[in-house]
Amino acid sequence: MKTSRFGVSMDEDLLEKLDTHVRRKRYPNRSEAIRDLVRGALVEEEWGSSRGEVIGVLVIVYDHRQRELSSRLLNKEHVHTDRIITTLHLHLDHDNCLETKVIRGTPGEVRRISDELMTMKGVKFGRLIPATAGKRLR
Ligand code: NI
Repeated sequence: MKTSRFGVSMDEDLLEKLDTHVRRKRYPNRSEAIRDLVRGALVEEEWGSSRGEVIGVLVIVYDHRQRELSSRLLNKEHVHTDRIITTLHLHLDHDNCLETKVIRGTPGEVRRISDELMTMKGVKFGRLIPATAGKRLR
């Protein structure tokens, strides 16, 4: 694919923040960082506006001693067998478990299922990461 160059104007304050981002993430240069930022924005946009199936990766941290939480989480997986494709479970420490779940469905379905899980009592942290193969992304 042909590469084009273009000029970007931004105030110095924002440019300074970009350069800090470039250093912190150890990008070789600004261009590589900007390409990643653009791709990230496009993935989110494509994900949210998709009419077809998308993939979301849900990360939750919860206290396994919370009454019946483990079985309620497990129950959700059996209710949504066609949507929650896989789960990785990690016993973080004495009290806490971390789980990542890969959820497949329309953006609305993926959001609804992850909301159901994130809002359960005893779930301390939850974040849904929109992921896509990005057919239109290169
Ligand atoms: Ni555990």
